[in-house]
Amino acid sequence: MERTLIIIKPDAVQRGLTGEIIRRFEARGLRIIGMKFLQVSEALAKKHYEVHTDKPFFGSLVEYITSSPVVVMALEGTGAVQAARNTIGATKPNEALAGTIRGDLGLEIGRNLVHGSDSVENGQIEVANFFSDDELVSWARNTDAWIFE
Ligand code: IDP
Ligand code: MG
Repeated sequence: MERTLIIIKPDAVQRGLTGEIIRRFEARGLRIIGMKFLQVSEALAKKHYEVHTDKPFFGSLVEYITSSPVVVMALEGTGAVQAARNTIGATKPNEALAGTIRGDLGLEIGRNLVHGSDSVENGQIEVANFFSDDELVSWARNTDAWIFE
């Protein structure tokens, strides 16, 4: 089963959109296996966004993700990484399709509400960056047979 890391970013938490965003992933059929509310440290932010270190927006990105608390979720499901990316929408909210989180709820790239892992490998790595093994719950959801064929 694929895993993906979702971060409900500071702007979404501040705007009271946490529940709305969780609802969309739950309704999609993705199974929550970990979830917590935390303040991201500068060190964790730099590790999480390591691939962007040399980008001109790196400083403002670290500032953004550490500016206020976030909610992180580890989600599991068949094709979970791509499914979550599709539900999130394009990086620039003003280019994201209506029906996606960014397309429905955001306007600007530096306030784009949510993070989702971009590959199966990064899903594993990012979940491990934010959750210890004992914070992840392996469970059988009663609806699984109606979502996973
Ligand atoms: P993603 O979140 O859709 O995977 P990435 O290209 O991985 O997009 O970029 C990570 C995050 O960095 C974006 O979600 C956005 O918050 C921020 N970001 C990306 N490009 C820019 C930019 O050109 N200006 C400001 N922020 C950016
Ligand atoms: Mg990315």
